[in-house]
Amino acid sequence: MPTPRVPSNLGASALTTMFSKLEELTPAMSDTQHTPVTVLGLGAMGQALALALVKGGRPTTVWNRTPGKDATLVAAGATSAVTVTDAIGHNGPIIAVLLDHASVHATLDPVADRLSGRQLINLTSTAPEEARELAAWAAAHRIGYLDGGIMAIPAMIGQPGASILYSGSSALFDEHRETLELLAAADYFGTDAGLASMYDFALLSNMYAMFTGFLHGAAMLRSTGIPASAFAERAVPWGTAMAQLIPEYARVIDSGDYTDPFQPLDFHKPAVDAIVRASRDAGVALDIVTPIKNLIDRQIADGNGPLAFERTVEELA
Ligand code: FVH
Repeated sequence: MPTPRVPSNLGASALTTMFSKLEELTPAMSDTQHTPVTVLGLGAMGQALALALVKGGRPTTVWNRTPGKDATLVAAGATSAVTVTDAIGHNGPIIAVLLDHASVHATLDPVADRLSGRQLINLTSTAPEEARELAAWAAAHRIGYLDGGIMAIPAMIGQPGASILYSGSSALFDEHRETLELLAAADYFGTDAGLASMYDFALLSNMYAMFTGFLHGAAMLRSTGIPASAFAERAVPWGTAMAQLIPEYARVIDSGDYTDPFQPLDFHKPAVDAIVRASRDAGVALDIVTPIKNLIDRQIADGNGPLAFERTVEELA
């Protein structure tokens, strides 16, 4: 390809004009680092996100329903807005980090008309149907909408290990990806605004099952005088080792073939029955283990005992 040549009769001022026009035409790479952002909601998470944006050099405007939560942020360089109307008066995407679905509507409904043509990134935890409802509400008001599920606690924001799952407008995600990466690793799952939330809650289900399992085991061991810290020393490596089996569980589930089990439901029944007996003998409530026993018993009663334990997903789905 021939090297483009600058016409020799161009003067310095013409060149300056040419380069500034070029910059106007290619704003994405450089301007994203100066993208102003508004954060609505300064709870523990909103403050962490806003601080990461300020540290990342984004001109950041913050608002909270109850005054007095912005001192650290203002000291760090954020601009504080007294009203939502003032906050959204600043350019750039608007990040909502509020308590729940209802609080997003309570905050944004009164200013919906002013948001026309703007971009909303909702990082409030909402159920998938609530995220879809918000996406439809946003579309009706000509607002770009991206939904996010935060897989982190506030202290993890801006640190390795934090991630935020996104779905909704791909254009919005692409345009602001660099800014979103200041908060946490950013992954996009598709245009269905409910998808990020579905992933979020699926992962949280996994987490709650793990933690409640730990609590149940800690209660069992406490009956013999063993402290939770001693149990934790065993639970972490055991849990880590068992987690390695998850991809194989997934392979079996996705194949839909449960007829060649590593360990069938019939194998798991005596183990879970023994856990129930041991728990009862230790005086530990059965709230955590009874649902597992019921799932196994029901499938065995239906004649599925020889099938893989992974078949349980069919019972649940
Ligand atoms: N904190 C965490 O570890 C989790 C991690 C995973 C994701 N969650 C979700 O993030 C959303 C915000 O969580 P947060 O930790 O900031 O929550 P709070 O500290 O409780 O702050 C709640 C903010 O919401 C404001 N708010 C509540 N109701 C209303 C309303 N009706 N109108 C306007 N704002 C409202 C509240 O304002 P104020 O009480 O200070 O006036 C806080 O700013 C959340 O969805 C988590 O599930 C965090």
